[in-house]
Amino acid sequence: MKTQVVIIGAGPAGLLLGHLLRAEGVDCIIVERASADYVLGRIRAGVLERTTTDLLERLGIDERLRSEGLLEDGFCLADGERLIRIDTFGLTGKHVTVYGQTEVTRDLMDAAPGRALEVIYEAEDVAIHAIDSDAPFVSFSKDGSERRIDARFIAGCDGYHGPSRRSIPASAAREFERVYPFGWLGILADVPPCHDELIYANHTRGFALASMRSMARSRYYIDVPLTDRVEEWSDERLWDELAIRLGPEVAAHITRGPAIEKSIAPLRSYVFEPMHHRSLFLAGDAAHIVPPTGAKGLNLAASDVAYLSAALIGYFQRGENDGIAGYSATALARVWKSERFSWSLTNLMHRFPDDGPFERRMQLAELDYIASSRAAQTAIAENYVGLPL
Ligand code: RFL
Ligand code: PHB
Repeated sequence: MKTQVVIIGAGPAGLLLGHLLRAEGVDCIIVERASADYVLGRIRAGVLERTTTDLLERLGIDERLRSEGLLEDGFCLADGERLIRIDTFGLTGKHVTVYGQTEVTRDLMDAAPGRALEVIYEAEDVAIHAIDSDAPFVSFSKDGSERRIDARFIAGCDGYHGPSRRSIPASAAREFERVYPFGWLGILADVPPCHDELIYANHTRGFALASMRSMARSRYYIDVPLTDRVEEWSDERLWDELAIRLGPEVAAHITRGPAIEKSIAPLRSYVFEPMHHRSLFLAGDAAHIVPPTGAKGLNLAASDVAYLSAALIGYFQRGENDGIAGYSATALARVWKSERFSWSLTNLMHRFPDDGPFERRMQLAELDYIASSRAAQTAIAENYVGLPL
């Protein structure tokens, strides 16, 4: 088989890139290791920036997003005593939309056949070859037979554990990493949310986040030591802890219910530079990870592929090389700003094992400053709704 771009991975980055390329007549094929059901079973992001929803709108894959997505005017920070509201719409004129990653992925998957976007699921032993040449190819096996796809470029959209990044020689790359000493224990339950906006709380007992998927489905998180196992957290124990950390005012509105999903995710900040090597491009979690505080991961995947699709379309339609040459630097400039925001919000809202009373007072002083300063709130709001592309 031959195409112009082979995309590895059918997560949000890969599917969105595939649609953006097909919309402009660029040929591409997506090769995904997992089954479609497995990809849809991963419960992850819930908050979409305007930049992300604008891309879906541009593609005309936003019907369900418009009818089911919840437009959020703001969110709250809590310091154990009070709620500090960040009026994101009032401060920036932009909303974020609560709409699950699962739903975005489903919409992109469902739209693929009608737009001649081919996705090969359950591809085994996916391997990347000849990225140093102008004729790279991808090999894999499917239903027991060996397959090969030749292309001009390969787009590695295969997440943090995929093979793309590792095929770039270490001598050509640099990694930056911070691993946090806790994970997020998340619970998804079919109960109404406790508040109409998200609440990020820093309590003396630790972090908590009240989020949602719809007016009938809630998503909550607390931070836990990395040594904790999900089995140690019965639903009841988790609801009790959430009620304490979110504070009595919020707790009064929590509706408890059985978990339909419960899992612990580690927190990491990670950037791989560059995001382009010869005939291979990286996008999304394949190139960078942010801790989930601030909800930037999926949105960064979307901004990466907005830049990458424009560069590839320029190359194939107009013979331009500038977009391709500039992709890594352009994408990384935005990536680092989101890394900074996610890292600083993580530092502000979590207790670290080495923190003493001084560090606690620093956090409380910063939260108090944010509560009283429109400038501080604007800086947070601008980052939360998404920096311009
Ligand atoms: P994905 O979603 O990991 O998709 C990569 C795809 O590549 C496939 N793959 C392979 N395919 C072929 N061959 C191989 N060898 C392959 N190896 C892997 C995988 O099966 C998969 O289908 O990466 P992508 O597309 O870059 O998307 C990134 C987002 O998924 C991620 O950044 C977000 O989920 C992060 N995130 C959040 N982001 C937000 O913007 N807002 C949020 O509210 C938010 N909350 C979260 C999050 C991530 C979380 N966890 C669990 C990490 C909350 C959590 C708890
Ligand atoms: C979620 O709803 O899953 C969610 C919301 C906000 C975050 C992270 C996750 O910062």
